[in-house]
Amino acid sequence: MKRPDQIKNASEQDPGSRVPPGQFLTNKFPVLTYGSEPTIDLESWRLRIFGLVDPEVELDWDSFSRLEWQTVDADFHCVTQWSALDQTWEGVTLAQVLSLTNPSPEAQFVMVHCYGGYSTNLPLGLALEEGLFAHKHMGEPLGKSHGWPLRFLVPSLYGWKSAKWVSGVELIAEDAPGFWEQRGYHLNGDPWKEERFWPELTR
Ligand SMILES: Nc1nc2c(c(=O)[nH]1)N[C@H]1C(S)=C(S)[C@@H](COP(=O)(O)O)O[C@H]1N2
Ligand SMILES: [Mo]
Repeated sequence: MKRPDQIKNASEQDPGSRVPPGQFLTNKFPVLTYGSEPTIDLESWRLRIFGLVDPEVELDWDSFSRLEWQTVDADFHCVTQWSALDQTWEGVTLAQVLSLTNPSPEAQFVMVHCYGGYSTNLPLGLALEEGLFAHKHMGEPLGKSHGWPLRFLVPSLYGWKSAKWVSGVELIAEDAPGFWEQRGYHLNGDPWKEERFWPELTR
């Protein structure tokens, strides 16, 4: 039998593990925000879909709330190495919102924009497969620090791609770096490939 100090970490123990390399599990869901939190009021809140779409879409909270809601169960992995398993989110998929308009065939990527100026980029295909505009986490409306009233969720990528206080999604033709991607974080951010930082920084 192995002593606990001979057991290196869960992912080495169990090949089918849900914990990506270099991550450790937490039962908490820590707040991770760069800079100050924006203050949002629901009266003036809007969600905009713009860029390579015709027509542009602008939803206020009432019209957003009336769309079809879904529940998503997923693990969450932050590049600062914590992972939280079995998180439950409720909201509206990006696919659902995009069905209100016509994306141009040139659109290949999205830039997610936030109140407060944060942004992050993603391939449109992945964003359509799993992107969720989430209002609830673990059955409760998001706390202010976790992005109330709405955050974007893309659980298969590192947490910095799950933008809090989302204000809009811009469809674009070519990939472009968002806030952290301009500051050393990887353009893709797949935790299973440990795409944490610019490749030239880790070589
Ligand atoms: N607008 C905004 N969204 C953001 C961030 C941020 O600083 N600002 N941090 C990101 C990072 S690095 C992570 S890990 C998750 C953390 O979400 P949480 O604070 O709800 O745990 O939010 C992401 N979304
Ligand atoms: Mo993060």
